[in-house]
Amino acid sequence: MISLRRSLKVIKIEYDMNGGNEMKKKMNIEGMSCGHCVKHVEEALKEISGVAKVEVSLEGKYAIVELNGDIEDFKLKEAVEDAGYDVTGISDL
Ligand SMILES: [Cu+2]
Repeated sequence: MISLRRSLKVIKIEYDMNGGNEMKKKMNIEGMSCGHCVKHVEEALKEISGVAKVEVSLEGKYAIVELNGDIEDFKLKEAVEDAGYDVTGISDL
């Protein structure tokens, strides 16, 4: 476990040093109950310009969002909330 954590940290640091403007965020989302909810959230996020990729986990209650540019958290939050779900947190990955 510890070594896995360490290697993840190394990967993250290398990623940061690449200096690209690509980044990933994890959004914690409440209120998704089925595959349709997953699709709604996915589509809401993909509509935002600058969002390159979206992965939504129903069981994990989160979305992983890959960004091409700098998108403010509130825009991501707004899109998901407008679709009818609650965003309880956003963190950089
Ligand atoms: Cu649903």
